[in-house]
Amino acid sequence: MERIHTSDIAGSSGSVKVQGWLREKRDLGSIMFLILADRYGEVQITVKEDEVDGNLLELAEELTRESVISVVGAVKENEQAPGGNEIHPESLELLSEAKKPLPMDPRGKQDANLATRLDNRFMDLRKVDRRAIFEVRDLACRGARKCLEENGFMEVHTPKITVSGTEGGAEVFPIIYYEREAFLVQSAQLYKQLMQASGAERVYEITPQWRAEKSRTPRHLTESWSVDMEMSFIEDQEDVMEVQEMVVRDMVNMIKEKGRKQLEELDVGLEIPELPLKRLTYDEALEIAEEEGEDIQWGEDINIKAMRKIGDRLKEEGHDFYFIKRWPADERAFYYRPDPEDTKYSQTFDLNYRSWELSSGGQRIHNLELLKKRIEEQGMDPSDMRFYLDAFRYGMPPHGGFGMGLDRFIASVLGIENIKEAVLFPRTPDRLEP
Ligand code: AMO
Repeated sequence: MERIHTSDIAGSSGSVKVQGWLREKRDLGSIMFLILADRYGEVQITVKEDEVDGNLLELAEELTRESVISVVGAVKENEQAPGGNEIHPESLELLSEAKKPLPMDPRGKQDANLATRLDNRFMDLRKVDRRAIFEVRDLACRGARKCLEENGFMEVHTPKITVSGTEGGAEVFPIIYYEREAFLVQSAQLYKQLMQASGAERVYEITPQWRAEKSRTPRHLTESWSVDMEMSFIEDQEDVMEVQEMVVRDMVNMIKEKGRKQLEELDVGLEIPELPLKRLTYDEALEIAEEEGEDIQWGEDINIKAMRKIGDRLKEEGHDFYFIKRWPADERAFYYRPDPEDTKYSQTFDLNYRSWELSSGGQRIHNLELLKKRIEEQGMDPSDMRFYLDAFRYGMPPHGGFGMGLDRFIASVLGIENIKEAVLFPRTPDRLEP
């Protein structure tokens, strides 16, 4: 007999076969209720002493919670049963027994702290609203892919082992690569730029990236995922921002369209952002911070405390998503283009959701001499990057792009405070397992 899911029980008649985890068991003597859970929901299996044979009854009595079972039985309407139907079993099979005690309660009725939940993530994810986060994440990726494909971008896969860092010298993970030292990439940055010298013009990648973050914060991972894109023949960073805002709009759109059930489970109301998104300059952001009592020196990054206040102000004005553009050139990585009109500033932007920085991007330097100078000014050695610099010798178009943190996107739009909850198996300075 073919297995059906619990979501298909309403509307079926006669005998059906369901398989899943024994989520709950209530034994009232002459009648026993087994709650079977599968991917899509739950169904009550009602075992009546006078309806089943001795073997089935004995097996049902011995079943431990969270064991995997297979049940064949007749569907009967019962208003009191969850979902309005129940199954009266004709046969019951134990497919995999769960040991006692369980490492945590997958129903979430007994609170487990985040560390215990992550240690036992396979079981933590049996709870529907935990799994919903990853169903939303899947939809967010589909929304981003759809938008980028519709706008002429090609999906690429670039190396994850490399010879140099890009986003800050010390925050790299060295690995042993035969006889030489190599690193896990901090970003797809250099390779998506190399692709601009290939003639592909528009590329994107949804990719892991690694940073040996020293600080432990609820917003940083050592292994994070990024939606990275790069495009050629731009006028300036505004061309990149226009794609960036379409991508987030379409990510939210896909989540709203296909993830209604998940958003309900997570109790999250999401608004599709109206374009164009609000654009602030770095200087304007500093002014808001100052009005709110946060003093940031010109040239510094905007700290989290100030970012919360800026985010609150923009929220009051009706903006969840907003850009901060025109950052000080020396605050940004070497590859961003200083503004030719005023080289103190760079042609860069961040996209934020309330106080969360989601994405960074901008126009790149495509002039080899300027690029070498910027690499040196930031204390790096251009000879370590020969493979990258070579691409600027033989015809590199003006180009730009962004890298958007997927984990941060999910955490922020779902109102999750700790980014670890938005990742299946998070990697942090303290966590390398499971
Ligand atoms: P940046 O360093 O700002 O820019 O990173 C881009 C985005 O990636 C996410 N992110 C992280 N998320 C979680 N934990 C981390 N440790 C972490 N580090 C980064 C953030 C961030 O906004 N190459 C440029 C992008 C570009 O210009 O194309 C870059 O990597 O959401």
